[in-house]
Amino acid sequence: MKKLDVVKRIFAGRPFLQLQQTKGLAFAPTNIALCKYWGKRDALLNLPVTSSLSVALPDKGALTTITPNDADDDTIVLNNEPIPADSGFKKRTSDFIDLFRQDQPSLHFHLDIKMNIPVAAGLASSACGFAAITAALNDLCAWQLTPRDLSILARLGSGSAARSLWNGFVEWHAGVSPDGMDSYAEPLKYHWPELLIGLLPISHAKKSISSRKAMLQTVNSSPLYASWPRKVMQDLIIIKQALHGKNFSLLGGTAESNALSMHATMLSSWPPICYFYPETIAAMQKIWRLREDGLSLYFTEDAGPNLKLLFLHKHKEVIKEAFPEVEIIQLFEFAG
Ligand code: 2P0
Repeated sequence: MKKLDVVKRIFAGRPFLQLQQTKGLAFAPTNIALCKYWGKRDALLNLPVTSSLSVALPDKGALTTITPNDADDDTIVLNNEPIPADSGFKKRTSDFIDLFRQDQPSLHFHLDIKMNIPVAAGLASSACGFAAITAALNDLCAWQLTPRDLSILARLGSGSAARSLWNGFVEWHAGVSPDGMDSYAEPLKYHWPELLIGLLPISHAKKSISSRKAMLQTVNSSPLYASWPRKVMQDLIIIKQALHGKNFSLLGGTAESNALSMHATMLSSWPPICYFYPETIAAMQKIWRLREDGLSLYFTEDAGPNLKLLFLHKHKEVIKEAFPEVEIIQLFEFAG
């Protein structure tokens, strides 16, 4: 099944791009997976092998304005810098918009994207990027699609974008259907105001290998990958139990173990994939030492060298002292 068939199925005969206002505007938060998405069962439709679970960083993400332009191509400005027409970023974006442009091929857009996270450095810039474009098109054309359908459309741009349409905890169901109509994300009702995430910068350089390529290489070559779906299935159950019972050490320990298991599948790929920098390992060892000394602190790591610290509000000052460079993100409104 092709991406366009999915779009046609969702719109069920209605026009894709009937503009209802002069511009579309949307913000989408980036998300950090506590139980990771790593590997696809369908690379074309971004259908995952496993379900995954994330939490949004409410003020970090992409604010996207989309307006029709009079040019014969899309134009993009990212953080006030024009994006070259021949760049991979421009091609991926235009390819995504092409899905909706089928009946109006001459309609092009100007996209003004403001991202307050580093691009392509393991902070899910493609997740919030494609979610914001989807939501901005929804605003421009008043599609009135269900959140589930919007999640499916965002997934066609980037898998993790399916999870970037909400704040709070979100689960992306892997689904089993070949057309992916059952592979969408939805918000979970858990609310945990005391839970914080700390962004620990190690490097904001562009990643050495894209997650897309790295996932494929892992699925195709890692002897450990066969055990990954079982690990995710168990971790998802435990993480939901931990969220339900507000059991922080259970949540932190499971999220950290899930991230390290994902990196183990990458390290065992051939050619090997390693997103760790020496400073990443040094920071992990510091976290483990602090934990041995009694501090309830855990981490997760995505497809990049930076760590995301997981801790509770009551330990905020200790964490700031131990990691002066950390940026602390409030995930929920905190009254205390
Ligand atoms: C995640 N990552 O669950 C995992 C953990 C990175 C590590 O989703 O090919 O940019 O666009 O579907 O979504 C990054 O992968 O990949 C990602 P595509 P995507 O957050």
